[in-house]
Amino acid sequence: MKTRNLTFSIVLTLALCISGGQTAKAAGPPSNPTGGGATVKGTVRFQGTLPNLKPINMAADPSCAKLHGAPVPAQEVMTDSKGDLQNVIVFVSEGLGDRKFDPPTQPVVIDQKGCMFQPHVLALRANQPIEMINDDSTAHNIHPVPANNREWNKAELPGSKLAESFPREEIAIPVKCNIHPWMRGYVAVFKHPYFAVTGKDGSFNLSDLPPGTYTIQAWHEKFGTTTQKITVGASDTKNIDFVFKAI
Ligand SMILES: [Cu+2]
Repeated sequence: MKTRNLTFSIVLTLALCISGGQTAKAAGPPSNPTGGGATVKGTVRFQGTLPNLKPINMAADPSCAKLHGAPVPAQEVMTDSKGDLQNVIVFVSEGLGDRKFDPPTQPVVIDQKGCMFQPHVLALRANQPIEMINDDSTAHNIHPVPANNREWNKAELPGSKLAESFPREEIAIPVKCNIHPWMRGYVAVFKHPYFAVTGKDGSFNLSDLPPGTYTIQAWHEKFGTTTQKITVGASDTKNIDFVFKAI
C-alpha cells in the first residue's frame, strides 16, 4: 500500500512537472487552416492626386547608382494607371478570438538587391524565420526599428545571408539600411495566417477563413489604415474593396 502511494505521488509530480505552466490555460489544438473555409478578396485603390514623390537618388554610392539604367521611382506610393495601390497589407484585425496558429517553418526572404529592399513591404508570421540576403557587391546593413519587438542592427557584407525572427505581432516595422539612407522597407508580423500584401494590380485574397464576423484592415505606409466589417459563412466568397484618398 505504501509503495502504491509513493508510485502515485511520483507519477503525479512528474505529470505536474511535464505540464509546467500550461495547466492554467485552455490549451486547445491549434486552429490551423485546413482548406474549405471562406474567402474575402478585393482590390485596394487610390483616389485623388498622387503625391509628387522624387525618384530615389543613389548618387551618394556610385556602385548603387550604376545598377540602374533609369531613375528609380519612389517606393512609398506605387499605383498603376487605374489607381490600383501596391504594397498595402490587408489583414484580419479582429474576430479570430483566442485561436492559436502554428507558425510556418519555411523562411521568408528579404533581399537587398539594387540597393533596395525587395520586397519593399513584406508580411510574415510571428516566429517564422526571416532570411536576409545581400545580392549586391556593396556592403549593406539591416536595421529594423520595431515598437513591439527587439531591435537589431546587423552588417550585411556582399553575398551574406542572415536569419532572424520577430516573436510578437507588429504592423508594421520600418526597416532601414544605415549605409544607404534611401533604403527603407517594412516588415509586418502576424500571429495568424490571414493577411496579404497587394501586388501591382492592388488585389488581395484572404482564404480559408473560419465562419464569423471580422474586421478587415488595410494598412499603407503613407496613407495609414482603413477598416471594414464583414461576416462570412462556411465556404463563402465575398468581395470588398478599399479606397485610400489623397491626404
Ligand atoms: Cu544598403
